[in-house]
Amino acid sequence: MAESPPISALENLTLDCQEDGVWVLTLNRPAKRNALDAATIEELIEVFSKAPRLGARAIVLAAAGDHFCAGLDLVEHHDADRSPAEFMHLCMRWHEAFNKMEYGGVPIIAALHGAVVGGGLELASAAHVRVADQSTYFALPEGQRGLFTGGGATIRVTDLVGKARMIDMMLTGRIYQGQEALDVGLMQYLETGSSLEKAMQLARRAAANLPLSNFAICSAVSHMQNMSALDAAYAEAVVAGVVNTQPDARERLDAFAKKTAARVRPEPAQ
Ligand code: 1HE
Repeated sequence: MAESPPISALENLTLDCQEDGVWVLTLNRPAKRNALDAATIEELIEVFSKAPRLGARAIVLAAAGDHFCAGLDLVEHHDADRSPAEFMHLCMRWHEAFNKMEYGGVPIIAALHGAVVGGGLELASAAHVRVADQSTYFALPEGQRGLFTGGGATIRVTDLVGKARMIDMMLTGRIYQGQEALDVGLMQYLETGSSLEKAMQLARRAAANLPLSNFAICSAVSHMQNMSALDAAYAEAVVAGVVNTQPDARERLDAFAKKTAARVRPEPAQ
């Protein structure tokens, strides 16, 4: 693993790097409902830029308090009275953070609860897997606030729910929760219990994969979405050439050939 400088001190996030390579990164401004101020975005960039080189094998993104994230820090935005150029540059920092998440090659599992709104949904949609609990709800209140999304929702939330639903959410402030949110694709898991517990299980499972496989899954799929079908097929072949011949995979293939590896079968019905 290439050397990477250690992660600088964090104020708005807490980071717990567990021994199995699973990291738990927690948004930690619960008094402000984890609203994303400029400093928090810089901390997200710091962690997600360095995590792949520091050997993180999976990251659970969690949040302290009753809500996952209330989006853009509206009070900071109000007080800063930003110019168009200043806000554009701020959005580019959000994109830097969220692109590091989506394209960084380390699986990120978001453990959601309470409000996942505005920029909070933009943050959650940059994770690879979203797990919700019964308290979780999703909305894009930008329209009501006289704002527009600036942290990638036009791309990532549209990818999740489709253009018509995205526009409806922005125009009408529609809130999705529960089974309906699951059905439209805002998350992949809906828990009756703790979303964090489920996210940890999923992270541990993903962390047991070979890092190079996870790197491909958590960067190549996204990159390929940005390519023409012809180029994506080419890139897929190149990535598979590297990943599918990795020496570390030999042991797993041997185990399959010797019939000691687990088979792919559903759990027996209860
Ligand atoms: C905040 C923020 C915030 C709370 N920026 N400070 N996002 C929104 O439009 C959502 C705005 N927030 C809410 O609707 C509610 O706060 C919640 C439903 C999330 C939670 O309600 P509640 O009753 O638990 O908390 P609260 O009383 O509204 O707020 C508690 C404190 O958090 C209070 O601060 P305090 O110092 O007066 O105690 C609030 O000001 C603070 N707070 N949300 C700043 N968002 C790149 S563009 C992205 C564009 C967007 O994200 S727009 C969507 C903005």
